[in-house]
Amino acid sequence: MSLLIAVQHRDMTKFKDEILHIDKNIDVEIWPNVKHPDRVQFAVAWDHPKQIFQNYPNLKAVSSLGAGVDHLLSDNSIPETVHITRVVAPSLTDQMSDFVLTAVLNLFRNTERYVKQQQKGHWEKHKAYSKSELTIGIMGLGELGKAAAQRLIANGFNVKGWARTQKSIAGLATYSNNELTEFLNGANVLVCLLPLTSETDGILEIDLFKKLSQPAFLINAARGEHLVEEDLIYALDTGLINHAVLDVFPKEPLPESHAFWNRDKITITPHIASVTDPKEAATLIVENYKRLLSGMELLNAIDKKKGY
Ligand code: NDP
Ligand code: OXD
Repeated sequence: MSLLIAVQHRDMTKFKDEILHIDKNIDVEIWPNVKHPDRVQFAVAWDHPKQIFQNYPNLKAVSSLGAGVDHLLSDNSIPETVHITRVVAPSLTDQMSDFVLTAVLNLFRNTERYVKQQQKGHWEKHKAYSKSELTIGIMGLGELGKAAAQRLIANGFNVKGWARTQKSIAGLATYSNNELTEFLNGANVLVCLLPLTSETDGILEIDLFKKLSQPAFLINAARGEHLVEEDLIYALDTGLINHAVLDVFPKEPLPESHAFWNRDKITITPHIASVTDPKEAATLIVENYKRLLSGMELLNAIDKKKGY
């Protein structure tokens, strides 16, 4: 029995050490140098080359090294019977709440404009939005969206939220899947924290932008594929959206030639809204590996039918 780490473009020896630090008896293999493919029962994957899982005939579960699982669900070398789990961890949630709060404060207080003005030695004051003036709409009220909403509420912002199913969260007006229009009505700052599924792919598009209240802003920290990029450019150019903060892109790193780089109204961060802590992840992975070997239910397993 062994645990496979399948992650590209990163040295995973430290992560292996974290696992061995928790239990030195676990047989850990790092892709691509797998000595005994037939012994692999559990894999942890991020940015893995598609189709590699067909090489592991006894694979029973794959965990994402992050919170999202779209990269696993889109790999058809993972058999239907293989369980898929993900990382749900306090530090991941806390970092995302901080990211959203920071982005919102920067938009309300014109931080980006002042940074650009300083670069030019230019002194000019801009109106800051007051907290009572604008409403923030959070798309997705799962582990990350709910906590981000609560962080914003605790800081005095007006917040509403949208999820597939109806929610009851103190201080938050919530809307379910078929109430998207009602949710957008009155929302100024749209924060996307949805999982990427066939229903949410391309959801951030022009008709949706038109339903936002003015002034409108976008923060996408979920997946690049949620956003129809040409629609955002059109919305920024026509004033439908004032500014967008983007942490995620369909192709990462964002290519140097991409049209987003040179836009004043777009803030780009390199998928750092929330970064998996290796120690925290290793603890979860070891727990699930042991659960798998003892036939117990896995933690943070996703529902393949829902896609998250
Ligand atoms: P969860 O699975 O915990 O929550 C997903 C939420 O989205 C749920 O509230 C769910 O509704 C809602 N949802 C799903 N489909 C729909 C739909 N069709 N219509 C309306 N609501 C829907 O996910 P997390 O909060 O843990 O993570 C969200 C995403 O954030 C991840 O999938 C990942 O892509 C991204 N992420 C980005 C990071 C970064 O650094 N940029 C870091 C970590 C994650 P319901 O509650 O009713 O099921
Ligand atoms: C993600 C993550 O899912 O970084 O994006 O955890």
